Amino acid sequence: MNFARPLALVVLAVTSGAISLGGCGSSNTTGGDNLAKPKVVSKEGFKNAIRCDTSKEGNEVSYHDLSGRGRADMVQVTGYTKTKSGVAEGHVICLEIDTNHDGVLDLIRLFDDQGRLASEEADRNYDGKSDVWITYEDGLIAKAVFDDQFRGQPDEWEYFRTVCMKAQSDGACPDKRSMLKRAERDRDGDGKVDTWEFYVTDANGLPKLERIGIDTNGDGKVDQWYRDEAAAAVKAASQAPAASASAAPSSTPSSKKKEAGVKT
Ligand SMILES: [Ca+2]
Ligand SMILES: [Ca+2]
Ligand SMILES: [Ca+2]
Repeated sequence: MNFARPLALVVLAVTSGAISLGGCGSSNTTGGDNLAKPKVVSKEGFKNAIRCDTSKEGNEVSYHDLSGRGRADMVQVTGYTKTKSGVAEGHVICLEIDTNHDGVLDLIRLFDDQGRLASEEADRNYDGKSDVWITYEDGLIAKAVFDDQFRGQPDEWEYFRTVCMKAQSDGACPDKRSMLKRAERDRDGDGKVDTWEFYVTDANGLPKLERIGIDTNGDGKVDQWYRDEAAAAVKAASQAPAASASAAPSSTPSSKKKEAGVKT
């Protein structure tokens, strides 16, 4: 079964943002002018515990019906701070969503104090266990961890670099994006990384696979390096179902030199 990456999991009707209020926040006020305003419904329990921190003084919890099914499918926690002018300004600090409407929250998003995504965690196959964990820095994805085989443990780790797509003459960069720089995989499910992929940034600012290292004897160290086309073939094999992926790569390695470690 193929699952979309988490960012495509759900189209949110509500995003994080500042909420300016004339006084103390109202629990029925859910968005500013630029935000969609889903219906707020009465408090409704979910089968699993709400994981957003609702205990901090001043935080407000509200329940929303995003899908219009007549019951809550999103929990929103809003934190408020007073500006110098005395206006209470609210920021969404946490969202939890029931994306498949089964009464179980399966996606949680935390936001930083500027309203940018800070972290994200989701249960993509709705078995009650999270299988993707993403962290952001300055609103850009920095690291993503997946349990792609749904074995109850991570089996893929992706690390990103921030790339300036087009710098201005004054050095400022209004278009920064996250690009994959390294991916690690545990293909055989023994809990240890056995495949390392390294990416460079091409002339267009996009990630380009440079080399792949494979640990063939399970000692946690790279035994074979593959580059360029050979690396692409090995990557395709590593993304095949577990049964076929366990076979040794057939591509000819570009170097048989054993490298003792992998830069992390
Ligand atoms: Ca659900
Ligand atoms: Ca799951
Ligand atoms: Ca392994």
